[in-house]
Amino acid sequence: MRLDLTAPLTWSDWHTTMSTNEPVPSSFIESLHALREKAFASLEVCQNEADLESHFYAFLGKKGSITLLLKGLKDLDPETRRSAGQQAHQLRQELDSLHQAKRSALKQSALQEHIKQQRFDALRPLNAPRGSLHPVSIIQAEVEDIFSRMGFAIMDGPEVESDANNFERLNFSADHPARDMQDTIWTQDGNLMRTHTSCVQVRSMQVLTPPFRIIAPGRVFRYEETDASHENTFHQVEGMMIGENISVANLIHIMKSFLSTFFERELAVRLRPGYFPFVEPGFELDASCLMCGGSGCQTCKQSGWIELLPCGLVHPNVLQLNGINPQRWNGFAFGLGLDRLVMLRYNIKDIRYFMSGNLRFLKQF
Ligand code: FA5
Repeated sequence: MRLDLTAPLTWSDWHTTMSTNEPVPSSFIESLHALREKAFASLEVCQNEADLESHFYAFLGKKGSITLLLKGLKDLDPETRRSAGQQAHQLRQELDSLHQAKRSALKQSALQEHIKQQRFDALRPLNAPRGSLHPVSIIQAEVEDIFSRMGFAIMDGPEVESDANNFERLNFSADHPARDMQDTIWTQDGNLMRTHTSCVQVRSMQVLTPPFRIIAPGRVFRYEETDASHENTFHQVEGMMIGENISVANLIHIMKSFLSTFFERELAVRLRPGYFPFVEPGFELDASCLMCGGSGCQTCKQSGWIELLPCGLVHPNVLQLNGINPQRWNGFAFGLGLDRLVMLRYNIKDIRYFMSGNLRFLKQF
């Protein structure tokens, strides 16, 4: 008997036609062949996963032709069952592995197609979120740029310093009361977190031959309470110019040039006396108020001036202590509070934003 190959093949289709102790009837073999061809043809036309699903369902699934056929084997007598079963199982295995192979081939070609369509374009803009420079870094770069154009080299130094570089070689003796002006964070090995960038002056004097002019931007640390204008970790830019016959006039000129370029307007400056052991004379430099131009407002507390930076002429002891002959060379130094400059530029009211890690604040720059 020939089976209807358009319907799923079942045991009962042919089982009824033969006696149970017969050897495997040739009609069964034929049916297997027919089923095999039908499955091959069906597999051949599978174009995608969905086609393959239907194919699997029709032949290999729970109610598929082969499965039903195998289920029916149990009704046969043992002799016929063994032989018929072997052939049916073989066919099942063959179709199984063809199905697997087809699945892999389809996957592979789908992947190739996907790759073809997703050609990597190195110039396509990425959608990844982008960071931005910290405002202190932005202003630091500007300050470096302005001073570079005036012939200043940029120096760097470590944040953990020796007492000698941070204090002693700047004319602070061991028991100098001015050490208390800067509350110090000490490390266990007797070093300290630099309290100012003036220690880079010291390092510069030791490695450079006069005349020279340098600036040294960097992070400094003090053991102090924080408030809107004080941090325990902040930034300074040290400046130093060493030459022959350097005067306060040179200091004023360089400071005025820097401030006018930075704030993009002509600013008046004035000096008031200030004390630091490493400068003599020492000054506090004020600039005409950026908000009111000098007429008096809330920012300058009606004075018309804002305090900008301490400075002075390098103390001869400091030159001597760092191997520079004070008979021949002299110079000036200054210490700019970088964070305060950033606050003035962007009108930021609280210095504590800078180290807060607050992304809403940082994303504005
Ligand atoms: C000094 O640190 C001296 N080394 C500066 C100096 C250099 C003087 C060279 C003379 C010659 P002072 O402690 O005043 O000085 O600090 C300098 C600047 O750092 C201040 O004007 C201020 O702008 C800033 N500053 C000081 N303390 C803090 C703080 N806690 N938080 C933020 N900024 C500060």
